[in-house]
Amino acid sequence: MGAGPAGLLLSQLLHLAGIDSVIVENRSREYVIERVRAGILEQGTVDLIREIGAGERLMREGLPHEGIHIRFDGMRHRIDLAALTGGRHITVYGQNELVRDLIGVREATGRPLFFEASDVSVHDFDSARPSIRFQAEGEEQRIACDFIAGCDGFHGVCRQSIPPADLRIYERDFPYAWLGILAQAAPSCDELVYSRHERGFALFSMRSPSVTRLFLQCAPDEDVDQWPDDRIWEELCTRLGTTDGWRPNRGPILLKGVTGMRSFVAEPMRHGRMFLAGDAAHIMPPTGAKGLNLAASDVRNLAAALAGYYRSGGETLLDEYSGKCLSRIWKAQRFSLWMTAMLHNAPGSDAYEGRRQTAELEYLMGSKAAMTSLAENYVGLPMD
Ligand code: RFL
Ligand code: PHB
Repeated sequence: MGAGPAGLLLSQLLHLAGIDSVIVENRSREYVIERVRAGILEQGTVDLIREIGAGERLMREGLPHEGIHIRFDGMRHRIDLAALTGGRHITVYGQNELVRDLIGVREATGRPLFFEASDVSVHDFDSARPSIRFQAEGEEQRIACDFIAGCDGFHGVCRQSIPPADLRIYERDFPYAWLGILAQAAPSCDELVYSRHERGFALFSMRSPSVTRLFLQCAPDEDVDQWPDDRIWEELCTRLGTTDGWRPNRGPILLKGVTGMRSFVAEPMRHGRMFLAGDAAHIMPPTGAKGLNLAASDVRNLAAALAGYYRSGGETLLDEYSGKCLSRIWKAQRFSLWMTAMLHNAPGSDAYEGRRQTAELEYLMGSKAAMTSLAENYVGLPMD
């Protein structure tokens, strides 16, 4: 269920293991391909994409980054990710580009992928013969299957179809959100800049040598209409600019939007013969750039467990799926929350909190141990 990164990666892994699948997606092909979201791939995610034969354009157009900058007190401080992690790095590549590539790979297999499915529902997943029902291509469709993979995102039907008493939910809301833009402007720094500023967090990122992606901390209910282009650029330059005169290049704004922030984990990630993967089971603030990468590590485990089942009939790996994923997910939750708390200005927070954040940042930049901890989490903890 779902043609986001989790569903598409899983279906290709299954295809390579000789396992049939049907993908059911409720949005249109164009919508899924054009939806602008994440942009940072961990090295393990890039390796997985290459292993399944979907990495050709990623290797050509993705931007490898060996470091990031943290800006505070008017200065940029570089963290050398590669030097601190034995040469590991991240790759900047738009999630929508990855989804475009994965849809191409799926379509080349000739296996089914339904877009614009409506009235989607899942049934009998606590029995040996689950099924999925939906409307698509003008007909009522019904698929009988061995397993359902709930890769349908945070608002999907799979998690919501599990009896609430059988799920434990852990969640936390944040009193801020991100106003994000995509701009036709050459990045003025070749690495990301995460900024703590008394007016709020800001982030400088990019998509290509001619497109910059930028974010500003804002209110959860911020009205984008109150943000004409000039106001956005003024605020970005104030929060990101440094005393050496560096600031982002301006250019036409191609897209504006507000992204809410929440931490959420549903346990276990399995109910009978339905398995949850990616945002369907967990989300976190984007400050750690982890969501898409966790979707990849979840489905890597799920594909291995399903392949093991079809090879031997054994269910050990299926039984271990949820626990194995959750161990990595909770470490990413911890990291994302830590990055978020270090860099954002909670409304109403006191002077003590401001001084604590400064001390945290000064300690980080002054300690190789602290920088190594950030670096090994940012490039991605081992998938196994
Ligand atoms: P998705 O991508 O939401 O895909 C789920 C798919 O399921 C479809 N769907 C249904 N299909 C059938 N029936 C239904 N009833 C359905 N309901 C929904 C949806 O249309 C969709 O196509 O989940 P998936 O595959 O788990 O992938 C997760 C990632 O999309 C998400 O974690 C990341 O985008 C989060 N994220 C980031 N992650 C990173 O690793 N690095 C980043 O730099 C990063 N930055 C971000 C982010 C998310 C952001 N936003 C917009 C929330 C930056 C932002 C601003
Ligand atoms: C992005 O480029 O979209 C991006 C980069 C880093 C983040 C979140 C989003 O932490």
